[in-house]
Amino acid sequence: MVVWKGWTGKILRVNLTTGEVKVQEYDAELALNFVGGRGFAAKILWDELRPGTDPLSPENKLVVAAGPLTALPIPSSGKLVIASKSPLTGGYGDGNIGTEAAVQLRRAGYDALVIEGALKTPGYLYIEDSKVEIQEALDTWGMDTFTSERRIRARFGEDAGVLLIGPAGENLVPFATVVCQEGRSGGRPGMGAVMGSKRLKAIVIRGTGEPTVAKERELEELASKAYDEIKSKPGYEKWTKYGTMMTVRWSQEASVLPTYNFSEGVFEEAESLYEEYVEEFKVRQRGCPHCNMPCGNVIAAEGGVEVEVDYENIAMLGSNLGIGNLRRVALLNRRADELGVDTISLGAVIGFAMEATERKLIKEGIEWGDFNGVLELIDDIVYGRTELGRLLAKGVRRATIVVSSDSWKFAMHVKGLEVSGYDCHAAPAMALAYGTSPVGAHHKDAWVIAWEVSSGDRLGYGKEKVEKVVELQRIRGGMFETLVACRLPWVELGLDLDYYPRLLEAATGIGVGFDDLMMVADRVYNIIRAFWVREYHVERRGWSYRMDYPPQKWFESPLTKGPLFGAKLDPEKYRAMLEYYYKLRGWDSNGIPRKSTLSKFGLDYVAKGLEEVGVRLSE
Ligand code: PTT
Ligand code: SF4
Repeated sequence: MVVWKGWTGKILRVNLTTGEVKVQEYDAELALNFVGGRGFAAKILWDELRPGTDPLSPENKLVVAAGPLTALPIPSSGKLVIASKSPLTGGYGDGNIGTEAAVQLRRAGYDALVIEGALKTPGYLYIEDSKVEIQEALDTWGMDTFTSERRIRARFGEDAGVLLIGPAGENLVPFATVVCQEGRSGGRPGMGAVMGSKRLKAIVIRGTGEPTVAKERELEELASKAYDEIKSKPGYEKWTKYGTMMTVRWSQEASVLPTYNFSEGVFEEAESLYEEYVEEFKVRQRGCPHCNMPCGNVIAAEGGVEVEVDYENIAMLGSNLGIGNLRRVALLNRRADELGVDTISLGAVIGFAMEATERKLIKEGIEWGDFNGVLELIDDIVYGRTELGRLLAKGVRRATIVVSSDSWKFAMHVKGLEVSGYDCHAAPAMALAYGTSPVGAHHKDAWVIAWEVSSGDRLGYGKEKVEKVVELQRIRGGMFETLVACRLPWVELGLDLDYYPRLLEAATGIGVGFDDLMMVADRVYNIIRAFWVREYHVERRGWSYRMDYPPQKWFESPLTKGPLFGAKLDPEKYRAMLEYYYKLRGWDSNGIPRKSTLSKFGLDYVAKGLEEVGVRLSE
């Protein structure tokens, strides 16, 4: 029997159809090879989903996974990965959410929760240590997330960890997210819709234990040093004042602020979205558990309602739609949070509709900057109230099929996931990061844009750019997503990365070095890539290197404003970058892992699985 330190060694499994509950004691190999979080999720989904599973069927699984650092008394450890086969992309999907549920899950004695099947009528999954039950949720089904969460807390206790969905998840909008704590949202590629398809309104968790650690004193000392270091960083004060909202000004100055459906990188009203308005209208500050650099800035939006604002939300629902004025954009943000729908995809689908209207491709469309129209349209999308709403609720990739044969050129997505808030006309490395992200066009894995802008070779396509993308994917998408801790202490304030393997060793007693964690990261990337290839192959969607291309607009329509006037991506040079990327990853010319690569990471069973469904692997 394994004596676990750091990890709890247990995965809770719940089948909503049969009511069966199992506690799986997993083996050390899973922990060492996949660490936790995204690693566990990817392995479980690869192993357990029948190829070609319908994402909204009871057979799909929702994985909620912590890692060995989650919930420990160390910096920014209150995070969870939520993963599933995505109804938006048809591939692997996940998101990372800061939540009390992370702490409660580990206190209850589990590293992960795997939910399959579906309820007949809406319910809550209530977990209290070893007690697991389903309770009816008719009191909140159909209700917005803010009201629902308050009712759920009144019923189960204010201190419970709660993950829930809103009407978007219930109505199966493929970019519905899982939300919590009035302004935290995770699982962009439709994790909320997967929960909705299972008629699961909320997961409520309470735990009375604590994860045990191997070297308590060492962990305490390291954590205390890290907490102090974070507070002493030069950027600390500014960060806690403005959080991610500082990025609006930076993006405008760097010409990467998404504007008019990613047609431009500068917005004429950008200043009305700057961080000084956060300061002016701030009502409070909040953060995730165990964080001493809280970035949740809550402001009073137009009309007085409170909203936690972040860069992505404001860029995608503001400049990208031609709407200035922070308090107005915050109101759009609030409506998205109430309905439980991803602000990034929402901003991209509405931006698409505005461009299609301008091009006269749709009749009852919507104009740039139409704030009131957008406020209505968000509800139209979530509730399917109008033809335009129903069209956009498909996501931008599917909407192009209805709109016209070449609207795909301005549909801003990669593999079906809408692009997040950075324009890439003049950012080849960031375009590659979007192209090769393991969930579709998300900046979470390789946010290479800051490095690229200051690299002195902004428009270059050199090998060092590809290497940087891989390096960031390993650290951000690999290490942070498997340990499951917030990456912002490192990204924003420069906390030394070396802390993480040391914290892991103190927690688990196992000497895992930074290089070992990078190896785990690559293993996870390979299994996720194999998942995509398997699903697309079985569903006859076709897989080729074109899947790793950013939107056509960035190649075809140059910037017409700002200091980078005339810039656009070069297709030949992008292809060369992609080929080098595949070489570094050990993938073939279509981005499919080679047999030898899978073998190197101990994934021969994955190679076998791919061959069994007819995928031809190169040696
Ligand atoms: C993330 C994506 C982001 S990334 C933002 S703002 W960001 C948007 N937030 C939304 C929101 O809010 N409401 C809504 N209805 N939709 C939203 N969609 C968008 O979703 C998040 C922070 C942030 S704020 C970021 S960058 C960092 N992300 C981390 C990550 O991915 N991993 C990690 N280990 N640490 C991270 N730390 C930071 O956490 P998705 P959160 Mg989110 C209201 O999950 O699917 O990846 O989408 O979790 O608790 O809100 O914290 O400028
Ligand atoms: Fe949460 Fe922000 Fe702290 Fe990260 S930095 S843990 S996102 S409050």
